[in-house]
Amino acid sequence: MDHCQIRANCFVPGNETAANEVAMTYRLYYAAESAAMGVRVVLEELGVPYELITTSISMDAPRAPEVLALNPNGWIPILICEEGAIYECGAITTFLCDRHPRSGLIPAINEVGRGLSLQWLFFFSSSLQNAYQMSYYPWRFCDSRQDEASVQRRSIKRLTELWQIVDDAIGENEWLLGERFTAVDIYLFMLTTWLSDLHGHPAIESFPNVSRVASAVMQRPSVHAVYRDYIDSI
Ligand SMILES: N[C@@H](CCC(=O)N[C@@H](CS)C(=O)NCC(=O)O)C(=O)O
Repeated sequence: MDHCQIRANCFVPGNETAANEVAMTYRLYYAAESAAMGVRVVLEELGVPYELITTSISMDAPRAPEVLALNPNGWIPILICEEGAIYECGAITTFLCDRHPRSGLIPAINEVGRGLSLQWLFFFSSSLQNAYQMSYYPWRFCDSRQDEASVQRRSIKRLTELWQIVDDAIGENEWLLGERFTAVDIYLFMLTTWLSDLHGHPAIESFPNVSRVASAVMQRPSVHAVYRDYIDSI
């Protein structure tokens, strides 16, 4: 367990659990600046108790055996609930929001907006997150070191194309799905925090609608609780 500090923190938000909702303390494998932050915001929004298990995603250290046993990719977030471990941000987000429907954080199965919410969650995890992976971990996408710069250049083009698609989809909407704030906006916000000058990424201002939604998400107390360091740094 070199890289894990078990039960670093326990958070018990004030909301009471509705009769038809699951009552339990979730456990989340977590690191600052990682995709686990978005899931943590979702937990805060849902007002359910959770514990953080802090782990390292540094490239200088191997993944903790405990993490690899739960997710062979070595990635976080990993959510622990009564059925065991679940990984993949989009899946965890949908799972949690469906289990705690009172929050209305995701449209219910037969509600208008359900399809689009799934579309964007899948798009974010399969396309946008992958483009960030190309940028931050280029060696995973090519055979030789000399090709890494090319992968990185391509990732910048890809990020630009993909964020433009999101920007166009928002248009004049208040939120990505229209008039309703959802977990999709939290995921969008998280992905904007990974835009980096150092990596040559486009500035968020290049996508004014994305920037507007991200700024609105940033006003939420849940985001302040989780992203305090990021908010202070911009
Ligand atoms: N598709 C995964 C990707 C998760 C992911 O990329 N996690 C990063 C942190 S943001 C990670 O654990 N990186 C460590 C590594 O790649 O070794 C998801 O959506 O959960």
